[in-house]
This record gives sequence, C-alpha cells and structure tokens, in this order.
Amino acid sequence: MTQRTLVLLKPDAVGRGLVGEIVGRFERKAGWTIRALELRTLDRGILEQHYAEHVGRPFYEPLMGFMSGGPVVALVVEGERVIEGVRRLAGPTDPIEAAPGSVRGDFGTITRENLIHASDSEESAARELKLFFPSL
Ligand code: 3AN
Repeated sequence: MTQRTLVLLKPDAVGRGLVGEIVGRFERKAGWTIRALELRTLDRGILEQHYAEHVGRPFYEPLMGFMSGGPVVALVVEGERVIEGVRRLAGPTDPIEAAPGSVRGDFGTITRENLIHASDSEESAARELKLFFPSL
C-alpha cells in the first residue's frame, strides 16, 4: 500500500546538523522516495493548526516556542506503508524509551526536543500534507 506522510525535522535536528543523517535513513528504505523537501521557519499560525490537539497541555507553550525558534525541514516521504514505517524509524515520543537504531533512540534525550515529527495515521497525514504542502 503506497502512502505519503508528512515529516518535520525539528529545530534541534536542523541545528545539530542531523538532517542528512535522518533523511538518509528514509532514502535507504527500499522503494521510499522524497517527494518534497523544504527548509522553513514555522510561524505561530501554522503551528497552532498543526498542534491543535495539544492546546491547553502544560507542554504546549514551550513546544510552540521550541518549534518556532529555528528552521525546520519539512518533507513528504512516499512509499510502502510509509506512515507506520517512519513512525517506527522515529521511535516513541520519549527518546529514552526509544530503542537504539531509531532516530529518537540514537540522538535524543528529552521529550520536547525529540528531533522529528511524523504523521501518525492516514487521517493525520492527509491533514498535515494539506497544511504544509497545499500545492502537492
Ligand atoms: P509524537 O510526535 O511522538 O506523535 P505527540 O504528538 O504526542 O508526539 O507530541 C507532539 C510533540 O509535543 C512531541 N514531539 C514533543 O515535542 C512534545 N511533547 C509531547 N509530550 C510531551 C511532554 N510530556 N513533555 C514535553 N513535550 C512533549
């Protein structure tokens, strides 16, 4: 089943020079392709839509500050079961819980600065792709 997913390499990943390392992992998965890729700084408007489900949580404001504090790399990855697959490559939200070999497990320590966002379902992917790459 070919799918598309929205991935954000967060400001910590960009600032630490991990873009090539992480994008390389997607490129090396058989049959997956990068359909779009853009370096951009996110403003509050797009972040409010992206993180609407987290409004009111204690981590919401620090998350908004972190995510707007430097450029991200937004990309669209396409391929076989890519929504589930990128989530597995990313690892769980808490990087200490994330297995070695996953992006968060290899490079992260704290939950807010967990390097990567990836759509978590077909519904989220459709919504997020439209938000970040409306012309695609
Ligand atoms: P995931 O990206 O693993 O799907 P979500 O959607 O639950 O995680 O959370 C979105 C983002 O909010 C996370 N990537 C992380 O940066 C931040 N976040 C989530 N939970 C916490 C928490 N308990 N403390 C601090 N930041 C959090």
